[in-house]
Amino acid sequence: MADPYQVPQGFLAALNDAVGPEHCLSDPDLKASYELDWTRRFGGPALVVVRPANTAEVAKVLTACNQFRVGVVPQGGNTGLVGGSVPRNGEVVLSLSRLSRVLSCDADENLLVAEAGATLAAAQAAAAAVHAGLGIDIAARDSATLGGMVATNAGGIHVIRHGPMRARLGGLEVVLADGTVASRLSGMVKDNIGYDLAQIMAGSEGTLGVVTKVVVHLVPVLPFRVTALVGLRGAGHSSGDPDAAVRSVSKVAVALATRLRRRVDGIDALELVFAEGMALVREAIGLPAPPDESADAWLLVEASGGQDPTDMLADAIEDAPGVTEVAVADETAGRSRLWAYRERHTEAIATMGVPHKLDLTLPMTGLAEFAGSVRPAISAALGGDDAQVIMFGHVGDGNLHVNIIGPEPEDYRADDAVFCMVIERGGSISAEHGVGVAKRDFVTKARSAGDLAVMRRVKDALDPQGILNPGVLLPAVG
Ligand code: 2HG
Ligand code: ZN
Repeated sequence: MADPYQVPQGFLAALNDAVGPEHCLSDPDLKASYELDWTRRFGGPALVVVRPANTAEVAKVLTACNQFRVGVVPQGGNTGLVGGSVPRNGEVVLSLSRLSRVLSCDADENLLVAEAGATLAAAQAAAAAVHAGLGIDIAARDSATLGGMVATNAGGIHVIRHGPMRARLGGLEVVLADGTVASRLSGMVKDNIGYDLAQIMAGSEGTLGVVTKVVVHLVPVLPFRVTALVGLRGAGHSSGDPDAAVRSVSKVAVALATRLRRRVDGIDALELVFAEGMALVREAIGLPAPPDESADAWLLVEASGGQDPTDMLADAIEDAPGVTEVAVADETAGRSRLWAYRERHTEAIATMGVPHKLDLTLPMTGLAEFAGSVRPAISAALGGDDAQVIMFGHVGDGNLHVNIIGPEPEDYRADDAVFCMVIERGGSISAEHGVGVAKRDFVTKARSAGDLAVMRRVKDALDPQGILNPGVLLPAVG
């Protein structure tokens, strides 16, 4: 790799030729917003930010980077949380922001085709216009782009019904490191000729190619939808031990989530927030009291169907252990009010400082024990240094978001302790945000040697010079 600060002669001219000088940004003020990630924990200087207008220009940029051996970091909406789409050491940032069109949305074919820089919200609006949905949703919908969601295999609030981004993918177009354009855009569900281009790219975090177009399968929009916010208390409620309270209420929440999935048709979302997060979000955003203001946790459940699921949901919740109070809404404004308690956690946490965001999956049977053990483990790792821990997540699929505020950005003591706990319990250290640079050094502990060898050989085959998103996802060799 060329020295990041020694710009090879002719390189900038090649980029200028590729995208036009007005889309080749080297002014520090213009580059700044591309150089720091959403959390403010990760980032570094970019040599230059290029903003190609189409696939052909992306190919020219990559051809130049490959020829001059300069690292390149693809960037969509810059909503990533693991440092995977910001520069680290003088790379080129390749912004997909100008490839933002939804190209088609066809309810008969059940497919949406968009450029990679189209936002999720734009794609959702195009689907809604033909009375369909995408089956995927995340709180960062207004900025997150489809290409970035493919690259990270984003998850979100509807994974329990429709799967993560890779399950929604009908195909894609991608530019490889040497500028080769590969595409499979037909979107046919049955199309088995060899390796699956889209699935190789999904979750590859910009290390194998730059996604330029995305095909998404549509889902029907069902006429009835209901959301409930359920206050929960566990056996440890009045024990005075906050970790025991978290452990016992998590047990209640997991049992309720499992019961609802068994007894109610059409569950779309099962989300969990705890008392500290609820207090923070109410204070930071100014939200009114939820049902059972002094609950230990709240389960947010949403269901939709061709028949009204409200009665089925009410029957299943009514006599469930640990349930205290319930609020229900079936119209848009009321449902949004209930969702705000859950969805606004991320921005509320950002008001406290620069968070360490750990995005984890636990087996359902071990989730409650883990939840109750996480805070003491963090305190022990930090040897008494102050930290606040806010936990919430997608309990329906075992995905917890552990946010730690206190340690300096580069202090990994708490992160490492929690990752070890997750691995010991058979969970995953990367559920839906990707590995980025945040967890890269843990990949060797989380994947077998054989599995890692496959990843490295695929990487070497597709990007032999290692120019694509260097330092992300794959652990350093040696
Ligand atoms: C969510 O579920 C996102 O809202 C962000 O995955 C999680 O802020 C986080 O830790
Ligand atoms: Zn999430």
